[in-house]
Amino acid sequence: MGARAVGDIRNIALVGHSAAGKTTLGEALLLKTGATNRLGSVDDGSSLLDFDDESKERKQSVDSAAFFIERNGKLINLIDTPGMPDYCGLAISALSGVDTAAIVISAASGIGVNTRRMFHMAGDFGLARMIIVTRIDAENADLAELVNGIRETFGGECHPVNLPADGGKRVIDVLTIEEGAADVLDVKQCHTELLESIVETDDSLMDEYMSTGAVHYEKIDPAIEKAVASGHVVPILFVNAKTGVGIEEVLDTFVHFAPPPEFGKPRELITGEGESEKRTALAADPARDFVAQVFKITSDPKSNIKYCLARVLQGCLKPDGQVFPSGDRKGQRPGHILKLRGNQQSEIPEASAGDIVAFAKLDLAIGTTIFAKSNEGRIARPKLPTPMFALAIEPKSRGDIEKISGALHRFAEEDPCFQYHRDNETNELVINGLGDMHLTVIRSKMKRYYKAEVDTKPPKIPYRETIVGKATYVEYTHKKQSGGAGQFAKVAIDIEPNERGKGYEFVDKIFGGAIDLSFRPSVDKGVRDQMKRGVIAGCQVVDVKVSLVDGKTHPVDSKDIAFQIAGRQVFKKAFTSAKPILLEPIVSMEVTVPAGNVGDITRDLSGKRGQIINQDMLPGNQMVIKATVPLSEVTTYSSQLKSVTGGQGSYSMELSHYDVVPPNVQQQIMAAYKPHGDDDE
Ligand SMILES: Nc1nc2c(ncn2[C@@H]2O[C@H](COP(=O)(O)OP(=O)(O)O)[C@@H](O)[C@H]2O)c(=O)[nH]1
Ligand SMILES: [Mg+2]
Repeated sequence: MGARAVGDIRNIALVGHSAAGKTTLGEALLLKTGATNRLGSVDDGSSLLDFDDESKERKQSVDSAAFFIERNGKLINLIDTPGMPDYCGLAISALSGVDTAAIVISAASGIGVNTRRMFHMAGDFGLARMIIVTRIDAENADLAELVNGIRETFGGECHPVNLPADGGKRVIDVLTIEEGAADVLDVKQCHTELLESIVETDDSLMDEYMSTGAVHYEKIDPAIEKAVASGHVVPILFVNAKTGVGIEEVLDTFVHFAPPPEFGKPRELITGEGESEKRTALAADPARDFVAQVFKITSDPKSNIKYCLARVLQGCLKPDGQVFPSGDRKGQRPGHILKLRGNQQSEIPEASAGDIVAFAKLDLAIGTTIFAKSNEGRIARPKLPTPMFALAIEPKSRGDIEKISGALHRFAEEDPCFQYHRDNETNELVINGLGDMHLTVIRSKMKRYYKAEVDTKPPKIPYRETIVGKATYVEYTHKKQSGGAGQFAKVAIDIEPNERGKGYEFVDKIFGGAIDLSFRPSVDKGVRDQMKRGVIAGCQVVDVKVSLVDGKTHPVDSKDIAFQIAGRQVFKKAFTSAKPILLEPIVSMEVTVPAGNVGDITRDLSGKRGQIINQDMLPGNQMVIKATVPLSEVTTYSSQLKSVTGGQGSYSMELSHYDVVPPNVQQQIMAAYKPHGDDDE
C-alpha cells in the first residue's frame, strides 16, 4: 500500500455504549471491502478486532483496535473502541487520532450512558459526528421512537441519510431518492430536511435551491463533508451488521460525509504556558515538517513488542528518518512504519500527513507529540476522567513482585485512566481505576499475561495524628549497660499543638550545656522518626511543636543513637499526655445523576457524614451535587452509585482538607491498631 493523498483519507472512531454492535459493524466493513472472507463474530471468538484473549473470553472489547479498509480508492482508517464506561479512557484517547466519531447505537437497547458521553465528548473536541443505528433486526426495535429519542437528546442536526425498508431487508438512500416507502419515517420528508440542512451551509447552493426548489446531487457532494465537519449535519444511518444490510451505504457515507483530514478538526501545536502560550496551526500537508501525536499504546503479550499508534498531523516520515519526542534532544529510529488491522500488520514506505500509522519498539507515551527533528510542543487532547476507584494490592506470592510492577507499568502506559502508586503514609501499593470492573479486568490480565496474582482490599485511609492539649517538662531517660559500650541519654521536652497545616517545629530551649550541642539534632531526629510511625494509631503525626528544655549527657556513654532513642520515647510519652486526636481526609465530590435520583443521593451522602454544598441542574435532566465527605465513607462509592442510578451516574472527587475524626470513630480505629513491638528497649 503506497502513501495516500490527504484528500483520499478518512479517519473514524467507532464509539458508543457497550454491546451496541461496534465490533460487529467493524467486522461487517472488513468483510464487505474484501479485507476478510468471513464475518468475524464476537460471540464465537472469531472477531479480528476483539483479538486479545481477554476480550474474547468476555465476549466484549476491553481494548481499542485499529484497522483500515479501502473503498473507491479511499483509505478509511478506523478505531473500534470499548463501550464500557470503565474503559472509556481508551475510547476517549482514540478521539485524538480521528476526524470523525461514528456513534453506534443498538436498536435493541437504545441510547446508553456512554452513547451520550461519547457524543458530547466528540462534539466538544470538535470532531465531525455520525450516528449508526445497528441491530435494526432486533425484535423489540422501535426505530421511529429511537430516531425521536436521538433528535431529542442530540439535537435537530441529526438527520437520517437512509431509512430501512422491506422489513429491514434493505435501506433507502434519502439523499438521492425522494420517493418510496420506508419501514419508518417518510422518505420525502427526510429527503427535504437533509437537503435543506446541507444547502444552508453554502450560500450559492441555497440560492439555487430557493429559486429552483432543487439542487443536483453532484453539486451538493462537496458541501456535505463541510456541513458534517462543522456539526451542522449529523447523519443517521441504519444497518444490520449480521446480514450486511446498510453496510455498503455506511462505506459510501464514510467516503462522502466524513471530512478528510484537511477539512476535519483543525489541530494546533501549543508551546508555553499561560500568558506566553503560543498556538501554531498544523496543516495536513506532506511537504511540511513532520508532526504526529501518539494516541494509543498497545503491546503484544506474546512477543513483548510495544506498538505506538500515531496520527500524522503534518509532513511525512520515512523509516530511515528519526523520531524526536517533544523536548527530547535524542532521536529514536522509527524502524518499520506499520499499518495495523486487528493483530495483523503490514509495512508501508512512509508515514504521511493525515494517516494513522504504528511504530514498533519506540519508547513513547499516549499524548506525546513527535517530530522528525528536535522540537517542542503539545497537541490538545480531550479531557480524561480522573480514576477514583482505588484498591490496595498485595502479591499472593512474594516472588511475583517484579512481575507485578512490570505489569502495572504496562497497564498504566496503555490505559490513561489506570494508575498506581506506593502510598508513603500507609505504605500500601494502590491501584486506581474508573470502577470495580476496570480493576477486575486489570487483575485478570495480570494473571493471564504475567502469571501473577494479587489480593485486593480497600486501601487504608491515611489518617493523621495530632494533639489538642499541651504537656510540659516530660522526661525520659534511656540507659543501656550490656557488655561492652553503654548508652545514656536523658531528655525533657514540652509539647503543644502547632497551627493546622503548619507541620512540625522543633525548638531548642536549653540554656547552657545540659545536653551537648552535638546531640540536640539527634533528639530532633528521634522525634521526627516517631512522628512518621505514629503513636496512637500508627498514622503520621502532624502539626506539633516540640521544645527541648532539659536533659543530661554522660561523658562516655552518650552518643547519637542514644539521644535518638530518647527522642522517640519522650515524644511518645508527651504526645499521649497532650490529648491526642485523629484527623481524617475529607474529599470534595461532584456527583452527576439523573434528576430523579437526587433525593436518594443527597440522603445517602448525609448519612455518610457528608455536607451538601450545592446542587445544579444540567442539560438532559441531569443534576450535579457538590458535597464534602470523609474519604473513609466513600471508598466503594463507585459500585454504590452504579446500583442507585442503574449506571447512569458519575462522580469525581479530590482531597479537600483534613478534619477531626468523631470520638466514636477514633475509638474504633485506635482499638484496631496493633503497634509493632518496641524495638528500642
Ligand atoms: N442480530 C444482530 N446482532 C448484532 C448486530 N450487531 C451486533 N450484534 C450482536 O450484539 C452483541 C454485541 O455486539 P458487539 O459488536 O460486541 O458490540 P460492541 O460492544 O459495541 O462492540 C453481539 O452478540 C453481536 O453478535 C446486528 O446488526 N444484528
Ligand atoms: Mg466491541
